[in-house]
Formats: sequence, structure tokens, C-alpha cells
Amino acid sequence: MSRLVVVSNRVGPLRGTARAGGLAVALAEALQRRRGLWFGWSGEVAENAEPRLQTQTVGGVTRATLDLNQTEHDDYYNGYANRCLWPLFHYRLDLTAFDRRFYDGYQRVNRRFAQALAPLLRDDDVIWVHDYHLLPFGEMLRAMGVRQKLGFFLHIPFPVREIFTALPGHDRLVRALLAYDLIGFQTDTDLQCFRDYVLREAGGSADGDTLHAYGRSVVARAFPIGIDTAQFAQMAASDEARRDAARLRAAIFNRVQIVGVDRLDYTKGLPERFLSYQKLLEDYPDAHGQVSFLQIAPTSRGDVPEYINIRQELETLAGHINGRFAQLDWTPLRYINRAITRRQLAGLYRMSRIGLVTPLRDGMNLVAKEYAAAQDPADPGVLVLSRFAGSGRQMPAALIVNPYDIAGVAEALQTARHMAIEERRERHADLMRGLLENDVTRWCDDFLAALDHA
Ligand code: GDG
Repeated sequence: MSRLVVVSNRVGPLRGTARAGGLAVALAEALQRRRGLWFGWSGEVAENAEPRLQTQTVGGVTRATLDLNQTEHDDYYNGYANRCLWPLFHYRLDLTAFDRRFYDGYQRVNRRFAQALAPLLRDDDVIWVHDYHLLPFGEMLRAMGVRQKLGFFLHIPFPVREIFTALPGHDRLVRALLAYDLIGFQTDTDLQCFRDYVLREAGGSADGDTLHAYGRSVVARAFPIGIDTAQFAQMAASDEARRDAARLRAAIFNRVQIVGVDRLDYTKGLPERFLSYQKLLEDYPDAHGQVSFLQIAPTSRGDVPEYINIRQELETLAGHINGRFAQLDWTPLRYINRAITRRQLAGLYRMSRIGLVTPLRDGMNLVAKEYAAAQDPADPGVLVLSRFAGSGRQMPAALIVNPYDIAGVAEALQTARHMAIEERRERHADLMRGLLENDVTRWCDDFLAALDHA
């Protein structure tokens, strides 16, 4: 079996940690099977970072990482990746910073990383590059004479042509993407947007899954990502998770808990979600004292201005809602700005009667899948899920909502509160069938099999 080389902006831990999610675990497993190499940024910012590679091998898998210097971190990571590509690919042109300096930094880091990886490669390696930080990485490897199989997976949405073409140099990025042998998207919608660009904007042609443009050819397909369903369900049913859950339930006096869990990000629809909860309390007074909304939102990208703004906005909203509705013995909304462990998360999902997942735009959204997998099949909770998440298309047995429709989401919450147990069980069984069949191992295997054939 050929060696697998995974390239991603952040390199995950090779051994499980309390915070490691299903994706890191699945990639680590695939790497172990193929005695692979995981290459990327160390997560460290070092002043005057030399292009010095740090390597570490555990159980046959090697982790090779580079530090970034402060300018690279500002321009490549905070700048082009997180202030330009991230908002644009999530349809937030209003938040997109088009800055040549960011673009140059992005190209520079991609090139430096490609130069560091190229000498480590073996002839029969299969290389799998992840996400929007590394769009031009494959083209740079090719320019250095790398001939091995090269695959790319985009974890975030691919936007419609009208949005994508607002990006200066959009054609250069797509041209670079066509240097890969295989490109994977989360959903058919993303795939269609990409095909539309190649066919209509780049004047290319299609032959089944294969797209031709700029004198290059690539196979483009959808590979919806899953979670480690069976393990996560098991963890949620463990004695420890159940003990955690019982303690949490007692702390809210057995009220119906609504839970939200998201990286603190403007794509996740958090202000709209808080307003929907407020609307529930306005429109349905029977909910007063009976429900409790808990939002976990660990800070992410905390040095990017747009993320500082959203944090302030949420603190104001949470204070306002509690100030308006709280009673001496009832706090309607709890908002926690810190991360918790994965086991705590599993217990929390399980004890929450409603999972509220309402991003304005999301490649997939794994929280929706984790919430469903963590439920007790005999007495499952209800998932309220945005139609604008990739998972919204894959999980029709959830209550699908439009997160911009504040009153509509409030209504869905009320429906979820009163849903009969038979309907909850049926919906949950439907969701679990899909989650067990399309788990993260299958996603990994499907992508790598397609790459072998590309
Ligand atoms: C990108 C795409 C796509 C969150 N808070 C805590 C915590 N988490 C974990 C969740 C989940 C993960 O983080 C978040 O995954 P999402 O899929 O929801 O979102 P992104 O981070 O935006 O991921 C997304 C994904 O890539 C995979 O392709 O689905 O669309 O944007 O696993 O559980 N984990 C712990 N404590 C927390 O407080 N332990």
C-alpha cells in the first residue's frame, strides 16, 4: 500500500486528546494504516521563523511541522485565509478584506511549505491536501516536479459564481486547483458551483466527473464528511457521560435544555439564534421557567477584528435577554465562552432535549451529527438544523429551518418542545441510519479510493 501524506494548515495530535475531534482521529487512523506523514503548520508563531522542519514519529506515523513568523501569520493565516477566503466562501462579501499584501503572504507561505515537503516525498506517495489555506499548494508542488497523486478536499462551501468572481485573482486560484488529480467538496451544491465556474467562467468542458480547463484535467466529486458515529454514541452512553449529564440536569432543575455548540464565528448564526430564543420567550409564555438555553462558544481567531465584534454583540444580547426574562430562580440563557472536553460535550448533547444548529452558511457542520449520535434512542432529543449547512441537506429527518427567519426558528423550537416521543424516535432512527452508514472512516476511505483511481 502506498504511503499517505496528509497536508493541512494545522497538524493534529497523533494520539487522541480530550479535544481531538472525529476528523483528527479518522485522519490519524488512515495515517497509521498507511504508515504515513502529516505535514503542516505547527500552530506556533516564532519571531524570524527559519524554515526549520520539526519531525516526530509515533507508532509509524510522522508529524512534520513548520513554524510561521509574525508577518506570515498576519498575512497568510489571519489575512488571506481568515479575512478574505473564509468570509467570501461563506457569502460574506461585506466582511471580506481584499488586500494584495495578504495574497502575497498566502502565496509565499504555500510556496515555502511546498518547498519543505517536496524533498520528503517518496515516488509512490499519495498526497491529500486539506482546505482553503492551501488552495495553490498542489500547483506549487507540481511546479517543483512532483508527479505523485495529489488530492484536495474543501471543508467549507464553494460559493456561487457571482460571489466567487468578486475575488480578485479568482481565475488564478481555480487554475491552481486544477493541478490536483481529485477535488472533493462537502455537498453536490458546492460541486455544482465549482463546475459552473469551470464550464461558464473558465470556458472549460466536462466529461462525467472529469473537468477540463486551462489545459488541465481534474476529477471533481462530493464526499460529505461524517463523524465517528459508533464511538461517539458509545461515549455519550458511557457511565461517565451519564453521570455528567445527570449532574447538569439537576443543576437546571430538570428543565428542557436547548443546546448550541459552535466555534465563536460569524458564520454560525449566533446573534440570530439568540434572537430566535428571545422570540420563543416572547411568543410562547408557557416556555417561561420551563426551558434553559445553553450556548457553548469557545473563542476562535480571537485576534481578527470581525471576531472581536461578534463576541461583543453576543455578550450584549445575552445580557439583554436575561435582564428582560430572568426570574429569581430561572436564568433563561447561559453563554459559555470556553471549550469543554469531548466527553463533557457528549454528555451535554445527550441531556439536552433540543440541539439548535443554525449556521447562516456551513460546509457541513459536525455538531449536528454529534448531537444526533449522542441521543438515547429510547428517549431522543430533537435536532433543529439550518438549511444552509451541508448537514441540512443530508439530515432531512431534523427540523429544517431558515436561520434568518427568527419567528420560524422560534416556532420550530416550540414544535420540538412538544414533539411526541414516537415522532422523536422515528426521526432519530432515520438520522442514525445515515450517520452510521456515512461515518468519517467511510469518508476517508471513499476519498482515498477515488484518489487512487483518479
Ligand atoms: C469546518 C467547516 C465542516 C466545538 N466546541 C467545542 C468542541 N467543538 C468541536 C465540535 C465539532 C467541531 O469542534 C466543529 O466542527 P464544525 O463542523 O461544526 O465546524 P468548523 O470548525 O467550522 O469546521 C465545517 C468541518 O470543517 C469538517 O469538514 O463540517 O462546515 O466549517 O467537532 O464538537 N469540541 C470540544 N469542546 C468544545 O468546546 N471538545
